[in-house]
Amino acid sequence: MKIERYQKPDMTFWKGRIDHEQNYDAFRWHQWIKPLDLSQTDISLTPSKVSVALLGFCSDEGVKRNLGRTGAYKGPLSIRNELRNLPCCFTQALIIYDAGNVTCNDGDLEKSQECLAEMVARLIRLGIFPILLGGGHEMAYGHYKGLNKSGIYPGIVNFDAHFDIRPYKEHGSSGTMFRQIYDDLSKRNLDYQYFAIGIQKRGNTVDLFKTAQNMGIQYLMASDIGEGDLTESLKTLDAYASKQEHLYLTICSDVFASAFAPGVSATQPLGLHPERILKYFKALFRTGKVVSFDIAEVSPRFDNDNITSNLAATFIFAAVNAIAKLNGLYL
Ligand SMILES: [Mn+2]
Repeated sequence: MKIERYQKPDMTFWKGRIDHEQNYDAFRWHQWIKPLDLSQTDISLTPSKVSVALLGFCSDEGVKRNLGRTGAYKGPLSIRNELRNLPCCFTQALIIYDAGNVTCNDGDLEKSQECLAEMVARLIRLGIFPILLGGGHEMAYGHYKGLNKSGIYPGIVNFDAHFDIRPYKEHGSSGTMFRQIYDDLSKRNLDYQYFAIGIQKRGNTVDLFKTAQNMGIQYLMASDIGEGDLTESLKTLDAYASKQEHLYLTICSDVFASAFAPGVSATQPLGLHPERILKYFKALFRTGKVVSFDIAEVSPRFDNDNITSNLAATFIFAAVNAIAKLNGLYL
């Protein structure tokens, strides 16, 4: 059943500009990326020092349930499109895989989140760093569960205008994931660590701020870090990171100002500048504790000249280069 929601990678998609057929220094991602079919029981990997895999979550069922503007299910395709011609800035000891997609065509988000969790767990077991492309931010719940399945309970860092800790009854949405994770961990008496960056006053009710406080959530308001020196906020984040054994990074594209990210469900006129977010993002990777990363809510339907997909691709580029740097594989 689970595997029905999994789509193996379509490698015919990975084509583009070719400067040279053999000279690796002239290579772009589409020339280097390799397929990884996670539905296979017997997977043989290309020998490498480090490997990362792209896995799409083609769903916006959570956005629909959250009464948001749907369209993000097409995000993974659009982000891949922007990744194709990026230069390979790492040695050949780093392999990038396309591990396909998890879909949700029948409204059964819970099954798709389960399937995503299984695929994430398979990646971790294979020693591959997961990079998930969304898709609605409901992806984060399946992603976290997948890490748990592999015995990892990382501290969460969420770049987002929203806390996404809304109350829910039976079913979650794209506004409830970090409450669902909290509930799951609480039931098992496990520690919950959640740091949110870029929170908007206009995007969360007063009650949600109180809930965040009761849940022990740490956060930085977009209005406090939108300009000026970042030293203090970087210190706060570093103090959080130093308490964690592992970190899971998740970006909701509505953390960015709508000028940079028009292609989202909930645009943010006073969102953050990507350059500032990148500083936090890179600092977190430098800790060496980041085990997994996703970027969500890219919605081609509302995008303008693919700039939101391009921005998502830029953060994925930064993530892969940061991983290369950590392992001495950066060119
Ligand atoms: Mn959000």
